[in-house]
Amino acid sequence: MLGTLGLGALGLAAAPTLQRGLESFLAGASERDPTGLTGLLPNGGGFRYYSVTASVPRKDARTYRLTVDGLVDRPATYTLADLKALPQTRTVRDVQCVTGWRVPHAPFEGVPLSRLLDAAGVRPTARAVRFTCFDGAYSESLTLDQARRSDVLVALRMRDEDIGHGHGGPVRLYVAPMYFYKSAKWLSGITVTEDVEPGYWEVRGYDVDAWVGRSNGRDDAPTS
Ligand SMILES: Nc1nc2c(c(=O)[nH]1)N[C@H]1C(S)=C(S)[C@@H](COP(=O)(O)O)O[C@H]1N2
Ligand SMILES: [Mo]
Repeated sequence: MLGTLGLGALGLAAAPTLQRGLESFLAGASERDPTGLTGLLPNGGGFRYYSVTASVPRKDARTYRLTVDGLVDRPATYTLADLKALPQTRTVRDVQCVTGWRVPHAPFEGVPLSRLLDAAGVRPTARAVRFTCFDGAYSESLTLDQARRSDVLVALRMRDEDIGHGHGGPVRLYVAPMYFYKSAKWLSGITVTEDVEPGYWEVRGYDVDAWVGRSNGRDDAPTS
């Protein structure tokens, strides 16, 4: 993550015109950069594109699947249409990356994770949920209590648009009260487990309990 931090500082130093040129260049390059270089890219609305892998396969309504398994009575597989057919919740909160950038009042919409957990029938021995991604590398986890919060979404929309490939579409996790690294992009698996397994950045030093303003020793809490 040191590399990303360094490049983030570079991004702040770069002139806006230069950044616009870089933006079109990096938009194409974003999937080829495993180093965090794309963290330099401020795209529309203040978001930056992050991926820990050099490339990510594209999934659409025909090919996308989300599996729910592990310590559940009724494992399930959802298509994009299945997820769209469920009641959607909308949140408007500040997005905060642990490296310092923030996007105020960012709308996200999707299916509350708790709904999918309830549908699956979580077994009494379960205490945590693990998330896997079709980039083949990233992972995240939450305690079951965190996962059941009403502001944790299996998100289909971001900024009032379907989530595009660069932002983890067609489906990403959105964990509103935590640093954005919790919001796993390209979500493909939800596995109910006995214990929390630290995720990709967490085995590399970030806090597993990633409450904004109360973890990682960095930022103040957002105002909303
Ligand atoms: N699969 C996957 N999810 C991920 C990441 C990633 O590299 N791969 N980066 C995380 C981090 S550190 C941040 S800040 C956000 C960035 O989301 P964005 O690219 O939509 O801005 O995604 C999070 N989820
Ligand atoms: Mo991040």
